[in-house]
Amino acid sequence: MSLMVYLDGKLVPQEQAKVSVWDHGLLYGDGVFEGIRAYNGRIFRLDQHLERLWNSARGIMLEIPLSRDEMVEAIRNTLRANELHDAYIRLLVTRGPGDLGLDPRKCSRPSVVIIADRIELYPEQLYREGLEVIVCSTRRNIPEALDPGIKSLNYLNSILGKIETARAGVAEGILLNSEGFVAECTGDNIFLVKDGSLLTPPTSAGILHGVTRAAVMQLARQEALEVREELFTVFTVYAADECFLTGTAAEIAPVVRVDGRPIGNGRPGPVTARLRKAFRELTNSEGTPIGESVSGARAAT
Ligand code: PXG
Repeated sequence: MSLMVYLDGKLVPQEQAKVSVWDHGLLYGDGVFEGIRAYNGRIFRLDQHLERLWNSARGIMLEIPLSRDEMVEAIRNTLRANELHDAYIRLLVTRGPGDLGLDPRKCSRPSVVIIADRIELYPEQLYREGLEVIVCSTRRNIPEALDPGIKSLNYLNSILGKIETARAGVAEGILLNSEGFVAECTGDNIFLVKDGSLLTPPTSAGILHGVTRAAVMQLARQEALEVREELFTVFTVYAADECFLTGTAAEIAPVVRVDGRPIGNGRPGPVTARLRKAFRELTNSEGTPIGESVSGARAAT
C-alpha cells in the first residue's frame, strides 16, 4: 500500500513525493532532521524532538517555515492519513532549492518532509541475547567543526562508522571523540552500569543529545539509581558490569560484547532489564495523541 507523505504543506502519494535535484539538502546535506516514534496512538516525547529540531535549525541558521503548533498538526495529519498507530516518523527540513553554489541565501524556501512508516523492530533475539559492538576507528566529528548536537542531514561521520560495523559483522559501533574518550554510537547513545551506578558521556563529549538518553536518565533517577555524566575511555567499557545503547529505534538495547570481549558475564544484565521494563511502561503511558482518523483523510491535503 502506498504511503502518503507530507511534502511542503500537502499529503501526496509516496511515488509523487519528490524533491528538486537543486535542493541543498541533496547537494550539500544542508538541512536538519528528526526520527520520532509513535506508540499505540501516541507520539513519544514530541516536544523534546521538536525542541531539538528547532535547536538544530538555529545551529545552521535555517528558518523552519512552520510554527511548532503547525508542525505538530502536520505530523498528526500524516499519521492519520496513513492510519498508523505504531510508527516511525522521519521529519526533515532541507535548505530547499538553490543554485549550484554553497550560499544558502540563494535558497528561497526550505522544504519540509514528513514520512510516517511502520516501525521495523529489531529482532527480539537481539534484546534477549544482547548485541555485539566494536570500537570504530572513525572518530566523532569535533564540536569545534560541526557539533554532533546538531542533527543535520550530513550523517557521513556516522555512515563511515556504520561501514566499519558492517564489515565487522556487528550491529553497532562506538565512536570515540577526538580526545579518545567514548562519545556515542553511530545512531545510539551509550550507557554503562558499574557498581550499581549508571555512567554516560556528558553532552560536552560531542554527542547527539538523545531523547531516549534523557528519558533513561530520568527513569534511572526515579528508580533511585545514581546517574553520572562523565568522560570515560574504552577501558571503562571493557570493565563495566553492563552496557546498553539508547535510541528512538533501538529503545534500550543490551550490549554483551565489545571488540570480542565479554561485558560483565556476557549476558544482558539486571539493571538493563529493569530500565527496559520502566521504559516500556513510559512509552505506553505518555505521549501526544495522534487523534481519530477522519474518513476520507487519506485524500485530504
Ligand atoms: N546518537 C546519534 C548519532 C543518533 O543519530 C541517537 C544518538 C539517539 O537519539 P534519540 O533521540 O533517538 O534517542 C541518534 C538517533 C538509524 C538511525 O537508522 C538512527 C538515528 C537517526 C537516524 C537513523 O540507526 N538516531
